Amino acid sequence: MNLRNWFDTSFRLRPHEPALEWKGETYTFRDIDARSNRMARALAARGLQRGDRLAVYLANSLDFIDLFLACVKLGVIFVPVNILYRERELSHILSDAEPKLFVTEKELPVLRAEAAGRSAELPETTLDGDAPAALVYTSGTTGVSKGAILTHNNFAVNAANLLDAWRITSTDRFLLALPLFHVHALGNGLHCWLFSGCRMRLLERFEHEKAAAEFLDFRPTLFFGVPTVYVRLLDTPPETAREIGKGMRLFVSGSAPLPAQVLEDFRKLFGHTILERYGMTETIMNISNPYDGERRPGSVGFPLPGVQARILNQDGQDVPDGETGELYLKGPNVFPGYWRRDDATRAAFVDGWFKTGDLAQRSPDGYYTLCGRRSDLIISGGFNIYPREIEEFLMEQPEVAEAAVAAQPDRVRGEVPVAYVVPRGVCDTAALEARCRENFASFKCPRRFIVVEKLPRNALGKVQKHLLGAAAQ
Ligand code: MLC
Ligand code: AMP
Repeated sequence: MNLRNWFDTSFRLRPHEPALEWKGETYTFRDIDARSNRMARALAARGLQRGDRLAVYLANSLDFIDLFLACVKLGVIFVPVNILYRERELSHILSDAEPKLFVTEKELPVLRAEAAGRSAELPETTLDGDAPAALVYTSGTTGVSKGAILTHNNFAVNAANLLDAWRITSTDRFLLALPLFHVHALGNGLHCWLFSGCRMRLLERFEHEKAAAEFLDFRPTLFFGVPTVYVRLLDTPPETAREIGKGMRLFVSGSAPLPAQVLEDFRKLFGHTILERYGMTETIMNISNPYDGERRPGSVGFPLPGVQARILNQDGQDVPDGETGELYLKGPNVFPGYWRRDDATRAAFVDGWFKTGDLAQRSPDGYYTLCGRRSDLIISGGFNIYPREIEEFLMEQPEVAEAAVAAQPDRVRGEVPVAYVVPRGVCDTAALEARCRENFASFKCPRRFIVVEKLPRNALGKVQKHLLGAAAQ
């Protein structure tokens, strides 16, 4: 089975039901099916074939969905690129993925016109479930972004698990405001919609000033957010929050840790206990709090069906319950490897178990709790930042002798990056900031540049990031 077969639950069995609300228009599943068949034919006419890559650099839109589905239908590998990325970040992904077609806002009018006149019949393809469906780029600790290959089966297993675990059915009304270029909205959002045949309203992005009005207007039963989204929703006036809560069935959070206090404040305001789950680009979803039963604050719950989890110490031995170690995973949701990076793929697995890099504990009653990460990854608003990428750029600047980037806690975004810079002569931090803004996605730009005399290093010369705050005193 490939995703074409799975999506038929909606396309063939519910053709006339409302499927998507986008910018005030409603589309049925037949409309969505037909649009993507036409787009698939337009792409095929451009020479795209099974195994070729198509990259998109687009905000959430109907075109994004058309292109993703067209790729699925042709066996073309879809490469979504973060719309906030700048030239420097984009060029690496493009040279690595070598897409046959790169779609930006500029190409859309021509593509739409090419698709419009074509047949709405599904094009013929033979494709098995292990075929790659997408390459999703994830930053590496080395600073170089790697393409995680996600297969049709990876997406299918994930969606089937979530429908079951979170009781998602065709009667749900699903509000999706997260960016489709990451697995949270792509793997969970889009696939839960198409697997269940529910009605989805897609927003271009989450705008906190408009969020409450969007909830009241659409009256969803289901919503997925990152913790920053829930922190923003805490500003909703109590009466409005209660009104929203009345119609809701389930709020899910993931991609970054949800503070227990936010869970509690949200429960008081909206009358719902957010269900927290844990995932990664390389594995899609792994562990989830239960739908029925205790949704434990600070914990991510139990492994999803088919997912095996182990927690190992530095020596590779399983730790007892209650002790911290690195979390390893195995299951049909786990990706087969990184695109054209055999070394990185080999390094990511030990005896067939995927090393997550996340530190975790298991309680005696089976709940998993994440306790930090092995690397110095920063997660800001659900977007990942590898300090090394920014540090390398800063050290390329003539006025910088040394640089270190570390996380600073932030109430809304969870963490924000801060740069510590040892100058070479005169150092204008405003100019450094401006150059960062030109070269990196906004969420990666350090919120502060702190000039220090030297960086705290250990005996091996490694920067001790936990001492950076003190170095700035
Ligand atoms: C954020 N920004 C966007 C944007 N999202 N710009 C355009 N389109 C988007 N979709 C930029 C803004 O320009 C701004 O830049 C900054 O980000 C924050 O914007 P804000 O308006 O202040 O938003 P805020 O209320 O803080 O909310 C931010 C957010 C965003 C929650 C909407 O961070 C977001 O969409 N996060 C989701 C990321 C995600 O889906 N991650 C999943 C990864 S997959 P400036 O210059 O002010 O900073 C994964 C696996 C798993 O991790 O387990 O799911
Ligand atoms: P990404 O590489 O963008 O897919 O991000 C995956 C990382 O997000 C994981 O390795 C975790 O560190 C983090 N993450 C995802 N969900 C959670 C969660 N519920 N709590 C804490 N961290 C999370």
